[in-house]
Amino acid sequence: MLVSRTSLTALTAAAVLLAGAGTALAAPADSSGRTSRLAASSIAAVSRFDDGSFETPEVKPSTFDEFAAGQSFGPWKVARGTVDLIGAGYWQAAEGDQSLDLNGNDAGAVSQTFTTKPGTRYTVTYSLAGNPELDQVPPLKTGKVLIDGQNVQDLSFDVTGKTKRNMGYVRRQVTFVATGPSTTLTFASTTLHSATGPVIDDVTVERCRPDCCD
Ligand SMILES: [Ca+2]
Ligand SMILES: [Ca+2]
Repeated sequence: MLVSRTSLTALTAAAVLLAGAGTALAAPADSSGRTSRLAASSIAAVSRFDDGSFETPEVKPSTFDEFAAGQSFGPWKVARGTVDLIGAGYWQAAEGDQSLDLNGNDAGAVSQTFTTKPGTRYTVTYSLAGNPELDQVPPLKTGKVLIDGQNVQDLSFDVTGKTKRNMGYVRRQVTFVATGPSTTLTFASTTLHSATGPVIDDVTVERCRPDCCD
């Protein structure tokens, strides 16, 4: 089985496991040995940022799965409350098939911890919408982005006029400077007493080039 370096870097930890741990570990290294290190790091407890598109695990199409505090799905952990992992076709995703409602039956939060280089600036980019289901209030879905538990960005999205087929995703961005060898990124809903919250998808974390960020 041919596993290219490009495809391997895009695999989530779970996807690596699905492909077979033996396959991942047996993947041929290039001359620098980079491939084998990537495979090893992707199954370590703390690794590179992964599955910002919420494609793992695959939810039964046109349904959603609720996860509660303490549970994990793919590389994400539910830090508080409950969240809904939305399956293909339930509503429009920003990227791929699946997305995440930050409110399961009430406000939830998800976190992922990944390796970082202290003193280096990173950019978090994500797509934001809101659960548009009928009779779900309030229309303004609110939440926040946290880095190592500190609020770095408030977010809000008004679902008025939005539908499951026209979610109206917008791109949002926030930067942070890593203070340690690992960093925890959290998306938290502040939409209380509602089963419909902010929806996120297509989260990326990239090291800033010297000329790209403040
Ligand atoms: Ca997705
Ligand atoms: Ca929900």
